[in-house]
Amino acid sequence: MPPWVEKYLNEKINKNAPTHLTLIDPEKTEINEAIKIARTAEEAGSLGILIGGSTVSSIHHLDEVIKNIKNYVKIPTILFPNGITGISKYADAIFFSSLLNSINPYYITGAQALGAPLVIKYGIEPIPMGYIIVGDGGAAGFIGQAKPIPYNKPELAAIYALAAQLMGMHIVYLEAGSGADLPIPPDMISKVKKSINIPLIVGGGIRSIKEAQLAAESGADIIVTGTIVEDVSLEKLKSIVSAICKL
Ligand code: 1GP
Repeated sequence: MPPWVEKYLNEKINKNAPTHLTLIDPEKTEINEAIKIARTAEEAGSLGILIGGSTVSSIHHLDEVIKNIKNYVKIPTILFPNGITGISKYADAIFFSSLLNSINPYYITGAQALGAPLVIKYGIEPIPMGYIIVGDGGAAGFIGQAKPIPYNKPELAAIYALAAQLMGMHIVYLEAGSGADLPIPPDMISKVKKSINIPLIVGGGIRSIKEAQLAAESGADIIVTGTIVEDVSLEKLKSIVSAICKL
C-alpha cells in the first residue's frame, strides 16, 4: 500500500483542530484488552493507535497485538518503538524517531541504523520524528539515557525542537514519560510550538480533560494518552478525546 498515514494525520492537523492518539504498551496489555482499547479509541475519535513501550522485548507479542487490533479497527497502527524490538511488519507506519537529548548515540542514530533495513523490507511507512524527553522522563528517559530538559527551561525544549525541524524531521514529540506525575507545562508547549512549523505531539502524564485541553490550547497538534486507559477507564478516554476535538 502506498504511504498514507502521515498524509492522513496532516489532513486532520491542518483542519486546525487538536487531535488525539491512543498509546498501547504491548508489554502491559493482553491481546483482548488491546482490542478493547483500540475499539474504544476509534469510537471516541482517536486518530490512530500508537504501539510501543520502553521495554518491549517480545516481537511475537507485538505482532500478535497489532494483527488482532487490525482485525477490529480501521484507524492506523503506528509503531512508537523503543528500539529494534519495537518493529512489527504488521503496522501501518512507524514514528522513525531519534531521541535527540539522549547522551547515548545508540538512541540517536544507532538503533535507527539497525532498524532502517527492516522498515524498508517490511514496507512500513516511516514518519521521521524528533523525540525530546522532558522532566523526569519516566522509563523512556531511563532506558533512553536522556538528559531530560527541566520543566522550567522551555527555551531548551524549543531549540531542540527547532533542530529537529532543521534536520528534516516531520514531527516533534515532547515527552514527559508515561505515567509522569506532571504533564509538559503549557508554557513549554507554547514556546516549542512558536519555534517550529512542523506538527507537535505532546504526551506523558495527561490524565484529565483539563490537562488535555490545556495542552491543546497551548499549541499541541496531537495529544497522546496511554496510562489513562490502562489505569483509569475507557469512558475517561472518550471524554478526553471529545473534549479536545471540540476545541
Ligand atoms: C508515553 O506520552 C505517552 O510515551 C503517554 O503517556 O501513559 O502518561 O498517558 P501516558
